[in-house]
Order: sequence, then C-alpha cells, then structure tokens
Amino acid sequence: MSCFTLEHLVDGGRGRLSRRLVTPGLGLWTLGLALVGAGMLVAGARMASAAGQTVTVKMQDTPPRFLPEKLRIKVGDTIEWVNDAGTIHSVTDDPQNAQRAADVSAPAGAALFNSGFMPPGAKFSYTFTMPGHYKYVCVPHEQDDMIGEVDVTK
Ligand SMILES: [Cu+2]
Repeated sequence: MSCFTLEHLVDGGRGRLSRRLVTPGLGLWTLGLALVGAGMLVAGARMASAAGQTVTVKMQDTPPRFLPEKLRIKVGDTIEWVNDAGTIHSVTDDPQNAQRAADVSAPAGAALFNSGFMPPGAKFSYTFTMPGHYKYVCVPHEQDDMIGEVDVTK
C-alpha cells in the first residue's frame, strides 16, 4: 500500500483503468484506496492552511444587518462576508475603527480583522484560529446596530 502510486491505475498512459486492477477482490479494494488517496491530494492544499469549513455571512441594507447576526463556529473555520446588498458595508473587530469600544471584542492574541469598505459584490474572509468570543461592526452602520457576534469553540 505504501508504494502504491496513481500510475498503477492508469493503463500505459492511455487514461483507461487497468483491467487487472478492476477485477473483483483486491482490484476493487485498491481502486477504492486510490480514490481516497486522490481525494486527499485534492484536499491537501486546503488542509495545509485550515481544516475548517467556510460559513457565509451576508450583508443587508434595510435594516443594515449581518445575516446571521450570531454564529457558533470551530477553530479553523472561516467566515466569508458577502456584500450582496446595494450599498457599502464593512467588517472589523478593531477597536480603533469602532465608534464605541464595547461594540467590538476579540480574544487576547487574536489577529484583528478589517475589511475596509466593501462595495456591493465584494467579499471578505477571515479564518478564526483563536477560540473565544468575537464582536464586530460594520463601520458605516455601527450606529444602526449592524453588529455581529461569533463564538469560536475548540
Ligand atoms: Cu453596513
């Protein structure tokens, strides 16, 4: 198994599966292993950076809100904020960007995020590598309570 390569699967480079390998028994077992292996190769690049899922949070205009406003995710998960509304929005948990410090929070040691102004159609992603409670605002709509919260568990 350890010396198995994809070349064993392909018949002389013609792209057909080797008849020897698809015979019942060991052949099918080997094919199954090969498919699992190929899947792992595809997933490899993603696993190198983050093993988590990507969750989408949409931005809405009337009233200005994050949808959903509250989320529970796991360490390694990514949130992708999507401005599919008609005006500019943003996301940041940096107190330097917030009007009220209490509107944002992040666990100690977490890298703060700030999308900057996101025009309609823009997307912004952040991968949460520190567990804890996060609160973030949309800078143009903080006064309208466009505030989101994320609980990140291990
Ligand atoms: Cu907004």
